[in-house]
Amino acid sequence: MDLKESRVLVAGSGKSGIGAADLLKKYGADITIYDGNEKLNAEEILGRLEDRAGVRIVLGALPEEVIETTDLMILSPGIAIDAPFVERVRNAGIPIWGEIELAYVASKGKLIAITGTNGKTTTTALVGEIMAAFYDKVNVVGNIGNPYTTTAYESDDDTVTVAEVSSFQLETIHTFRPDVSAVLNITPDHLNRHYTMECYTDCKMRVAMNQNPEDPVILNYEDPILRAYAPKLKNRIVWFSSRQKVDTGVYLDGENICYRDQNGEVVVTTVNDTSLVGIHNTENIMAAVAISINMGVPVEVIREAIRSFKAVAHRIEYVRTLDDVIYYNDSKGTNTDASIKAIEAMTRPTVLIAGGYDKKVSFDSWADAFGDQIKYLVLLGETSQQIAEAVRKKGFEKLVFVKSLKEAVEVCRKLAEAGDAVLLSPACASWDMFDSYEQRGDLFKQYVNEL
Ligand code: UMA
Repeated sequence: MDLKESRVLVAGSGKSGIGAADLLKKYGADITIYDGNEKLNAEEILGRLEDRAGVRIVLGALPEEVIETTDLMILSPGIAIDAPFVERVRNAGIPIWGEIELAYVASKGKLIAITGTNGKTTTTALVGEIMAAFYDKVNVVGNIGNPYTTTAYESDDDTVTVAEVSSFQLETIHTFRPDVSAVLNITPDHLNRHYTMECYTDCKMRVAMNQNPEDPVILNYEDPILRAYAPKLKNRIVWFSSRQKVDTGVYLDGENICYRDQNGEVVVTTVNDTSLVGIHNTENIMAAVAISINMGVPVEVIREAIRSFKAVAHRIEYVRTLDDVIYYNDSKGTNTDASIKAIEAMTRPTVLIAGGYDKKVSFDSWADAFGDQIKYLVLLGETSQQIAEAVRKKGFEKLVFVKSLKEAVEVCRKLAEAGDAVLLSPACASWDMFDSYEQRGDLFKQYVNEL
């Protein structure tokens, strides 16, 4: 499609929509930004564009005449592919691309795409550091918070793009083809959007669907869903495993993280030589090692970059110690599996803050992870009652309901004793009360620091 001649409808006016519109502008496309939220301010949206000239804004209901004058729609990841207005556009025969498809079409160089339910932000950030230690032009983009469209136009044949891609973004790719892809793990998440685990899994595995047979896909051998899915893939599979030696790939041997292929075996690093804690982080490191070796980065460079890498914000992030109570921000624990990992990483009795946006998932296995570790559970948000029911079924009764995050922090201050930890790990997305998990985590840190 010649974007210059095209009338493009950009759906969603968040980061993705603005990034897509800025990129399309560089091609000279005719742009209309559409957002279903009628309360937004058109001037404010235009003010966020690099070049607002000629860009139209449509808010609220989408008029038929806009659809009639559209050649292509670019969809933001937060918009469901079966939203009624998307169905109308599709029924009108208009092609629909996700914003990462648009970015891919516009970009040059090598592409690494990392997906999975948990660990993708840490792994993407780590791979970004490793690439930057070896290659001159590296962009770290995608779900991590910096849309791929913002760097695509300036990329050239020497650019390495490291993209964190979500299931929402992968739903709407067509030609997106990473040179190296990775799927870290698949556990229940976003089922309100994908409905079944089969659909969610299929969405995630789309990351590899356009790769050539010789292109590597890095997969977690210990993930039952990935292991079962592997025979369906035509790609070259490179496994990583925290439990057993694999023939080709990365594995944990005692404390050593090793890589093995037809040329032999090498110790890349050890678990003690990194600031990332927990087995889930060891798996993230192993995935990063597999990706980096397949991108031609020498082992010594990988080892040094892992050594100097620091944990990312909002992932079991240390906030403060007050009266011998340690406060951790795990706002990125937006699903039960991520939150279980944070609970398991706690070494002190813990007062846990949880609850948030309802993604229609079960909290049963999450409640099982409490063991004796969780002293009190402080609940807020849309899922409070559901979570309370789930934990009560398991015999856990030490619950406090609160109305705001500020109140949650104040309650934790009273409940926690010297030697305890306070952990914000909501097991839910933030969208019932906050714009993003970052906003939720930043507010948590602010309230904790105000104590
Ligand atoms: N909107 C509509 N109609 C709808 C739904 C939304 O018009 O039916 C509009 C909203 O009114 C809003 C806009 O769409 O104005 C928001 O678009 P968006 O939700 O796609 O948000 P962006 O700001 O573009 O952020 C997106 C990702 N958000 C989601 O996938 C929900 C960000 O991932 C990502 O960082 C960003 O693009 C840059 O690539 C966040 C996320 O929570 C971090 N991701 C999920 C996760 O990690 O679990 C998938």
